[in-house]
Amino acid sequence: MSTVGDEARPALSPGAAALRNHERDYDALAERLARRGQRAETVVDAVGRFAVAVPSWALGTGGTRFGRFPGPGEPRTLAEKLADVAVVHRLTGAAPRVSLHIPWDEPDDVPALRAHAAELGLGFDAVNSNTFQDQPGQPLSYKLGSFSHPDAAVRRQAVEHHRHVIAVGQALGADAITVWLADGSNYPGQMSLRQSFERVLDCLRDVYAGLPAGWRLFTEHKPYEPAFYATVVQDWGSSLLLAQTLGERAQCLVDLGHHLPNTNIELVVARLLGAAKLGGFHFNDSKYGDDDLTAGSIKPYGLFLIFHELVLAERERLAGFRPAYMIDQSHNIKDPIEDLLQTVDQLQLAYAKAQLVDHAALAAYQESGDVLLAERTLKDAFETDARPLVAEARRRAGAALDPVLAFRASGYRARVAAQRSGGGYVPPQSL
Ligand code: RM4
Ligand code: MN
Ligand code: MN
Repeated sequence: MSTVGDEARPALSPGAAALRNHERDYDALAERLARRGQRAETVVDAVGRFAVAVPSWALGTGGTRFGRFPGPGEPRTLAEKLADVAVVHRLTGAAPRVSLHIPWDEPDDVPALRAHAAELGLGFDAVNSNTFQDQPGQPLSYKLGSFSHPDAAVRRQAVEHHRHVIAVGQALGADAITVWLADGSNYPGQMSLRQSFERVLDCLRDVYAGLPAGWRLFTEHKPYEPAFYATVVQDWGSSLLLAQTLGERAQCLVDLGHHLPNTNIELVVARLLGAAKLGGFHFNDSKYGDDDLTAGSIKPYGLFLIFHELVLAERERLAGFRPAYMIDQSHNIKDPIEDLLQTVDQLQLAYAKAQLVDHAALAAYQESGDVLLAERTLKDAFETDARPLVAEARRRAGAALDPVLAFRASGYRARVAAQRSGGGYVPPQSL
């Protein structure tokens, strides 16, 4: 099988002029950082180690309940999705793993899929379950919930589904499962607020008890949608309660779109870090709710402040800090591959800027109560144009200086559009 990642290779060699400009920008920035007592090399190395998983459902055009506007060359099969992820990885050097969503991307032949992914240089990250929709042929309905359903038989079915997802993940070499439940109610009185939580906890206990060695379980909260009155796992407090009750291998997952407006997400992150319960992230951005827009597109400073907490945790080697990073976006009007490339770039950039914070100075200003200079220390890092550092990390990884432009120059989309024409792939609706 041709490695589609290779097809993007010619575009990876930037023109001599682009390379020269990059080198000049990098040298100028390195010199400027040196005057601040910082080493560009250290940041470049750190960015080189940054990686984020791509979910299998992200390669097709997303949509809302009002419609979907698919673009050319969407992948029709899991193999084609992996080929697209390989391109994202090839161009960014930072997307080496795929997160499967089951049953949207239930593999027919698990060992073959694992081998094929390995050929493309890809592995598998946390697997995602789905009890928020009924599937064809499924005996019992999730209309009134899954883990919190009043009928024990429905709850058993949902637990069985999670066992299956874990088994698939294990065979693929993954080592975590993310549980996002749509369980909740639309009207007061529809469900018992306390009992529904107890039921979710009981089912999670069953799933947790069957976790393979070395595996972690992530609970992902969300304030509303599809439930509009009360969601069972609606906030980080509920998620933390679940993770703390389940045990050490249960941690919380923070999806950036799953907070009510104006929530201080970096504070939520700090709290979870303090409790050794921050398991992972779903990156995206939003203006109103769970909008699933490109990370960093609306609130880049917020994203930077979140990464600042993560970098602090890394430096302090906080107990239990091994976050699983995934992109969770809906590519409704951008080419999905281009949107993913832009996203990875934005994450690398936020991470690089967070590396530029002068931690010693910040701590000193905090201690002496110098509010203005403490804030300015963060702003200094955020306002530094760190793009040459990120480009340099990619160049050293054999990836592209500018992934989106390299992708366009590669002609990949037109080529797969020709190969994949006539495909009947219908990706999931709104994420
Ligand atoms: C949810 C949540 C989950 C994702 C689904 C599709 O809002 O973000 O992580 O798997 O959407
Ligand atoms: Mn999510
Ligand atoms: Mn979501």
